[in-house]
Amino acid sequence: MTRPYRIFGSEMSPYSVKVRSYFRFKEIPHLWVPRGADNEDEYRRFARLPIVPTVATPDDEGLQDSTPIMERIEAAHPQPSVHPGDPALKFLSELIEEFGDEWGNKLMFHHRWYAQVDKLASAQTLARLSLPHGDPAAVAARAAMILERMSGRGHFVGSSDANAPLISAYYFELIDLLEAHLSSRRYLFGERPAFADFGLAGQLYECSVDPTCGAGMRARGGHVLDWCHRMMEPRADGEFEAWASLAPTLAPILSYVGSYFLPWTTANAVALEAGADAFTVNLPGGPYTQPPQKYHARSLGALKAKYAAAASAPDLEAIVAEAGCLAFLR
Ligand SMILES: N[C@@H](CCC(=O)N[C@@H](CS)C(=O)NCC(=O)O)C(=O)O
Repeated sequence: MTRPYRIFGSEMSPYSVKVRSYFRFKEIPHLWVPRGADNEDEYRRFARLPIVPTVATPDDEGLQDSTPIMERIEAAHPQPSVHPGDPALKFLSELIEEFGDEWGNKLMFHHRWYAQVDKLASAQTLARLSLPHGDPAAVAARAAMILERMSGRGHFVGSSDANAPLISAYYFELIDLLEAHLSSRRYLFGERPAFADFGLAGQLYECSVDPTCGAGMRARGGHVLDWCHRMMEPRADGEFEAWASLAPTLAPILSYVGSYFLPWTTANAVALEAGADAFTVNLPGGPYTQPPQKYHARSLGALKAKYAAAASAPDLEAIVAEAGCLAFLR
């Protein structure tokens, strides 16, 4: 019998729960290995970088980075597919997946480590996950250590007093758009999960468990919350929809991507190239300033390559142009 894949991950890691949801949907035998002291040596054999998720294949190859992990597994196990058959929709789903990973993460990470109530809850949860059998004093000491380590880390994703009201407004605008879209369908592209669902739901699931974002989601995004939970055990309950029926509520989400994420990631790439310490981008709501983030420039390059490959798909150029995305994709 083939050995299962092993996913070294954490319940508090959006990219880890994303990959786990994907393996569950594909019904690929896997073990979820909560990363901790008792598996450190095994984890290190597979992890080139000290991050989760790290996946060990049945052949003992180590895989990292959630998007390439899903692409690699999808090539080996194409059914049930997470890609709509329509190539335009397939690209839009890949665009939203990338948006979830990069922009969704900013919304989640800022709120998780900004307000006192969120920081304390998150440090406590992480401490309990890392010391599942720890006594209260050991858990409290670990929580204090995590709090200390994480304070200041938000800076890397643009968390600051100046940006706090902007980022909260970005979050609630997104929740409202998703609420409208998900109130009449189970997944972003219809009755089965697409690539997009995995990227975005990983981040929003983490939002849902945090005090501030979770309360906001309960208050005004009940269908979004249901979808986050559904995405923990996603299934094919039907087919992907066509653009015509998705458009009324999906086009506004694409316009959001074109108004916030794409200008931001493009300005980030320009700033990195120029070696700048910080960059400012004019987004709806006002100028937004943060230090450049390295990883995003690489994934923007990968997204543009996907667009170049899909650009001739019927309707795609018109859809991305209408959403204000086109100029950033080529
Ligand atoms: N681009 C990577 C990001 C993975 C990542 O950033 N993982 C975080 C947790 S969500 C991590 O392991 N950070 C290092 C740490 O927590 O020490 C992916 O898509 O998998």
